[in-house]
Amino acid sequence: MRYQTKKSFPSDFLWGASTSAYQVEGAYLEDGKSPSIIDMYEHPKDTADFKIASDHYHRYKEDIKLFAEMGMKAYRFSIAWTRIIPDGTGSINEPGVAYYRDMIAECRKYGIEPIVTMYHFDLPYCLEEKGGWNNRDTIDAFVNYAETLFELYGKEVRYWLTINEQNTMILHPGAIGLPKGGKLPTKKELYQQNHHMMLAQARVMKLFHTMVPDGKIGPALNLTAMYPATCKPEDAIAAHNWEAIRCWNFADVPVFGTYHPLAFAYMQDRNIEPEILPGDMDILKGANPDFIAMNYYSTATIAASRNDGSDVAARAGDQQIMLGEEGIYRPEENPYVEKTKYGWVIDPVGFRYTLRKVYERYHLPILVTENGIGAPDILEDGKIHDDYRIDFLEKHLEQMKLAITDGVEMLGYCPWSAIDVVSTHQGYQKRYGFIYVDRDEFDLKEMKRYPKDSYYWYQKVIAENGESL
Ligand code: BGP
Repeated sequence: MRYQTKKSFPSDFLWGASTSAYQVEGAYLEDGKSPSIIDMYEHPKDTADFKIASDHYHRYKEDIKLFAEMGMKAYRFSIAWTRIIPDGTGSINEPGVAYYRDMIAECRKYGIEPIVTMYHFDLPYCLEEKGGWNNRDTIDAFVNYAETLFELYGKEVRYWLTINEQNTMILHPGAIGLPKGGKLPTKKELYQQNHHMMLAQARVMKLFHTMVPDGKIGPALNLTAMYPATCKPEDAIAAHNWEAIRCWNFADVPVFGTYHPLAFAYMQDRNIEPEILPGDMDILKGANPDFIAMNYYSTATIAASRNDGSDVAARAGDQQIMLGEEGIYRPEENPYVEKTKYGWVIDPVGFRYTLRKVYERYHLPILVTENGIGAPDILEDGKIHDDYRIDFLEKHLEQMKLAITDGVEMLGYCPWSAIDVVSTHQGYQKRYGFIYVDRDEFDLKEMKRYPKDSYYWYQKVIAENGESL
């Protein structure tokens, strides 16, 4: 739809940027922190690990000052469970508590709204050893951790995200690394884990609304609209299959308290549906998220399954993410979109399309918690000319403005990432930040910070509240 007038961004729009604890903090065993699954899983050997990362743990004041100078109105970061309750369930680790208390205060000092992710891929390893999310006790552990966070920070933090990309963890478990021995859970186990996460999340949201009545909480999912490869009806059915299984099944449960009917039929047919105990469905009802947080990178194009053993393929540049499923869907190339150096589809119009679909389905405001382009940025004479990032973000923001004009209620935009962080598979070869961290995969150098060209561009966008987009 073409409009004569585009709507403006709301005056209190949360212009921000994101990071996650294990990718930015470093200090992976410092001040009482215990290892998380991310610290213990196997990752590619030729890229940086997460032990030191961007050393945000020691340099957060310098970093937040730079964020403030860029004009950021919100900073989305995650709290590491392993810093707050190192043994997963027991006593509270004061230095970890103090770290986040100080970081939140530092944000507030500059008028930056902290947006906290409670769990970003980093389950305490000690809980994993007891069965992790296969074990129903992990539900209580997560609720206890959440209650601790709300008590500690509920007065200072208004925006909370429960679990980052639950759908990625369940559908592409290899994406966050391989457990020792390389054995991934079966689909049946994964959907059981998913059910336990859903129960934990619902309990946490209900608890939140009683403990932090003025705050807002939502799930943070990786959402993306699907295109049928052609107008062949079977392609449309396949695209619908995958959209339901990949996206809506994960957002329907927190919002409606029920699994998506098509996705549930799929699980039952393949005998991978979770065991649902009496009372579970009551727990799932009435969680009432206040918004949907959404990570958006690209769209997918889908054709009917051939069901001849050829439907499954690795995502471009990423052997750990497999796409396609026999009898369900197969991934197809989209000739109308470009791709990043790492084979990820670049689709700003697909962003608008996804926002429209999400809003139409859930009628909840949307907070974009990730969006961005990974690239091997080059530092030259203290400058980083990342015009490709400016181009990427600008086009996505233009489409978001159109989505707002379409009637989609938007809370904010927090692209990935505020500062360079370790990419889960490509270390520091693949960067996303507005601020460059001068380190290599293995040579840490001084880790000096350099604002990139995109930093100054975003500064301007924020200052004018996106008016000239
Ligand atoms: C999302 C994760 C982020 C981040 C991002 C980029 O799925 O929530 O933590 O890693 O993807 O991914 P990558 O670093 O693999 O390019």
